[in-house]
Amino acid sequence: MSDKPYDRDENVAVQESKPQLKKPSLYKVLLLNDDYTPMEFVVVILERFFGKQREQAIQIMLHVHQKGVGVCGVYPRDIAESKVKLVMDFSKDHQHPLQCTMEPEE
Ligand code: TYC
Repeated sequence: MSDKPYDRDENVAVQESKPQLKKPSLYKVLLLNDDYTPMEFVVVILERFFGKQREQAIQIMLHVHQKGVGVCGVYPRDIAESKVKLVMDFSKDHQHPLQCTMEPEE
């Protein structure tokens, strides 16, 4: 061996690092329709927790009202989970039966 250390790669095992950064899987956060939650309350939720402008919040609320379900946003899993919890807690605090859930994006 050479007397200079490290100038040759014999006897050196190199562990290739695995590609580390997998894209996080994304989840749709969904609102479900019901007969009791006031429309204005749903609009406020979309503005406050999903950053929607009033016009778009009204559109999404009306979509849910007419179709039964609608997407509020798409997020990595931990963010989606915390949005669902925020909406459910806020709705319960105001005695509304609004349901919010999440599902993996296709
Ligand atoms: N259907 C409700 C009403 O007529 C309004 C509503 C919209 C409730 C969307 C829930 O996710 C919802 N007051």
